[in-house]
Amino acid sequence: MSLQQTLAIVKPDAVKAGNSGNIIAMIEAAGFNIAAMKKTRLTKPQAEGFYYVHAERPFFPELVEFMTSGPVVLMILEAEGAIQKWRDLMGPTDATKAGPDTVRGRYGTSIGENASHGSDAPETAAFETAYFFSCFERK
Ligand code: DAT
Ligand code: MG
Repeated sequence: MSLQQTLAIVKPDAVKAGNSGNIIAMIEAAGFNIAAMKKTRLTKPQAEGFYYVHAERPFFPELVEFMTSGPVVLMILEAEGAIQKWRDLMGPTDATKAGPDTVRGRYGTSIGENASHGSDAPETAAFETAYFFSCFERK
């Protein structure tokens, strides 16, 4: 394993419910370095571009609608094996199947409203971190 960066998003459901601080605390307790962080509200084109791989899926309009429904917290997380480590801490996509010690288990409510996002591979992590952060914003 080597030091990796991955993109994390606290999604609108979790921000709205006041759980962004709890999720950041879980991230820090797990030993990630938060290399960059900002709170923003995604525009429709930003959300569509971010999820372009899902553009043909039936749930795409619902996904874009949800991701633009309120503010999000964007972070670059850094750790040894950060991509898998963050996916493990988030739990599975369907929050109703996620364990009680995971972000999605604690703060998500369904497959669509699942509290958080994480990159799934080195290539997507590179695309996703660069999508939201410039090289000057990474510490
Ligand atoms: P993940 O976010 O775990 O990487 P994904 O990349 O397959 O999952 O899908 C991206 C997001 O799209 C997911 O977090 C929630 C939404 N989504 C996925 N499958 C869905 C479905 N069957 N119905 C509704 N929303 C879905
Ligand atoms: Mg994914």
